[in-house]
Amino acid sequence: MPTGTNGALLTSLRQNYLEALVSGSGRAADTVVETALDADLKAQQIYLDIFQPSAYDIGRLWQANRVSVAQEHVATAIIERQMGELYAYFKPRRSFKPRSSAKPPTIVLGCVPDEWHRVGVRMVSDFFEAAGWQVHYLGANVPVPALVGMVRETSADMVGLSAEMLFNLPRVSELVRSLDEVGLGGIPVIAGGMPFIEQPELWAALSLHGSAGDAAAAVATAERVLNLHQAKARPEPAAAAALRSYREELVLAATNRCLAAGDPADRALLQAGFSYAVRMLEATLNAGTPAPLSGQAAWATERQPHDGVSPEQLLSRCAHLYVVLGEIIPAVEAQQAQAYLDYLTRETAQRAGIEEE
Ligand code: B12
Repeated sequence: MPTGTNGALLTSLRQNYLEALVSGSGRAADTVVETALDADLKAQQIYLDIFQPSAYDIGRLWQANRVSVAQEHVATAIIERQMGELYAYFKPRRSFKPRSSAKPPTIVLGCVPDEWHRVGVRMVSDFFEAAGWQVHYLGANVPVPALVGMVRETSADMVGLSAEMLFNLPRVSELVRSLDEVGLGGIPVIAGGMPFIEQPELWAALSLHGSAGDAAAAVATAERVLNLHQAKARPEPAAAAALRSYREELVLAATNRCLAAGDPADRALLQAGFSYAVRMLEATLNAGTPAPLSGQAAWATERQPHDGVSPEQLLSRCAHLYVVLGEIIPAVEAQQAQAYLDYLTRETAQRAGIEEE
């Protein structure tokens, strides 16, 4: 059950939505979506907190023989139509670029052969688009040669496979083998669907690069995987050195910006925080991968509220640091440090459940 500020609203929207699906009323389902949008719920939240759990409920009702196959089909058709209508809300909000590339990354997404559950991977596709990826969404039951061909033609940076039915897991492995056989084995493959929700470590057993339980987590996983994949052996010693030599100026300028913007923390605390952040950035630039910043973001989002710092304040401080990096250190090094800071900011936002603007 949802909790928090939107909890009561979500619970009632979800109830009304399920009733609309069970009774097969697309109009009643539209009313729920309109109410949600009027209440400023984001399309992403409508997908994950209304559509997805309602689809699961429909599945349980069908399993218990309380809705028919026909009712389940109507319900799915309503969800898919509404996803099409909400697609406009998934315009790219930001453009994620992996560290070693100037262009946004490309992902090929589809269901393995004989897998007909396509709603989940379509959601995943919309989330990737919103995150600035180039997306090739192939839908249900994709033949192996078609998927492999698309991966090659688009020079994809990643492949995302959906397998809802346990019996389709061998098809995941088959696809991985086929990519290998044609020399595309270096491309990371992530996967999702019910077996991967029930067994979060399954991806490793199948020699994949990651998995995720929902569309938001799918993007986070993919970006982590891609950064790790491409970050191998790319230390940025000049950027690390710049952070070290300009640390004091950066800390002072970022602290001043925060105080001027009304941050309630005192100067010493802000300085200590910025010094910590700049040193983390320096260390990871030196190592050549931002990946360890994920752990730092996880630590900070759990720890900092106990020290009176909200996730919103953390993000606003990241934004101030971003600006002063651009003002104080040389341009090329600043961009590299800002890319790492972007990574830290995204990880922090995702872990705190805050959507970046
Ligand atoms: C709709 C539906 C169908 C439709 C699908 C139509 C369509 N256009 O997609 C149809 C009629 C085709 C269908 C068929 C079958 N279904 Co069905 N179906 C469902 C139902 C009710 C909803 C699926 C759905 O839309 N989920 C909502 C989406 C949003 O959730 P999701 O898929 O989990 O996706 C999220 C994550 O998993 C993740 N994710 C998904 N893909 C990916 C990919 C990547 C790369 C990543 C990182 C993440 C990721 O992110 C997604 C979005 O947040 C489910 C119930 C359920 N629990 O899911 C049953 C369900 C999955 N079906 C079931 C069954 C049994 C079948 C059939 C065997 C029935 C039959 N006798 O023929 C067939 C199998 C067909 C096949 N070979 O694929 C069972 C499976 C039971 C089990 N233990 O395995 C379920 C659970 C129903 C139940 N409770 O009994 N089904």
